[in-house]
Amino acid sequence: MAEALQVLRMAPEEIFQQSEEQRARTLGIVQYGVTEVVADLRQLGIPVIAIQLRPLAEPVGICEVWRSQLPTQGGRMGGIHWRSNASVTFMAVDQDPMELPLTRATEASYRALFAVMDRKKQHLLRVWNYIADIHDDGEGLERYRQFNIGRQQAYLASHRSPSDESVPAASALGGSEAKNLSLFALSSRSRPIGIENSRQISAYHYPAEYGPRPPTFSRASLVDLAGPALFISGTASIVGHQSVHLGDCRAQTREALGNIQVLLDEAYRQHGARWALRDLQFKVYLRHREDFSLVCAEMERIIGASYNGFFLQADICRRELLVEIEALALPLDNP
Ligand code: 3EB
Repeated sequence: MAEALQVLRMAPEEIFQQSEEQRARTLGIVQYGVTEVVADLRQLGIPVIAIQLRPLAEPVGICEVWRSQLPTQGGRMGGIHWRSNASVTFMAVDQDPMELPLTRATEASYRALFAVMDRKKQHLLRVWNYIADIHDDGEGLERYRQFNIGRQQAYLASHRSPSDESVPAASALGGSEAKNLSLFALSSRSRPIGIENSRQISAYHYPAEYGPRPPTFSRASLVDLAGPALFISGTASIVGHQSVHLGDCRAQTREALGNIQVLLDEAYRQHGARWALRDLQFKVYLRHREDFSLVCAEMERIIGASYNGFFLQADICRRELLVEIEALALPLDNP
């Protein structure tokens, strides 16, 4: 079966060593730990985006390559560089909305994504949001909270519901990013189904103590990509709507993996799509790089040796959270 999507990690040099044919099937590239994507990558005509968060086990500049076994085609529209195959579209926001206040930059970026998707009659599946100085106040409101206002406004302005199972999976992290907001996303031809975690209040129903507008994301998004695929949002040590295990990174790791396990159980119970933790590709965000070996060890203890994990240093959108874990489950060969 031709896979609609694969995610590989490689150094930029390895990308240039790939065959023409492999490059032609690349949907998008994310380069980590750099302010600007290396110039040669820009010349490939593939959407590329730099995320400044520092990789903890890989060299600075490591790339995440979103590849397909299907033919691709791409273009630019309204500040979005996109590339599609028959099932999905990778979209990277090209312009830096630095000059705009974060609320407006966020709304503009989401509306630009919606415009591309609407043209293609696709559905928003997964969004990665990286916000500079996420905890800073601007005009009396924390920037993460400003971001949430802008995101919800984009949904309302385009007559989309911001508070039901149609919203995408997401991650929202901060750092000393050079850009105000860096954003990339996937949309899909088939309609994704949001999956919620029975141990947590849906983020789109969070009470006002977390900000004037709640975050717009599902805990996970299940989609048909020639077989079921599950995009698990950034998952933290939250029960109900409260952060738990304050100051204890090991316990937060365990709780976050427990929450991911609940999502896997739900995907199986509701839709018969079955994965184990060891089948997932994890991306792990740590507030403090000193916690790296502790979190690695705890994940290995729970998941088993040789799990697939990529670690980055980032600010997590609640100050008390020390770790956040996102994951991707692709169709298995023998369901
Ligand atoms: C949480 O569960 C932790 O605002 O898009 C995780 C994933 C978090 C996505 C977002 C926020 C977002 O509330 C924070």
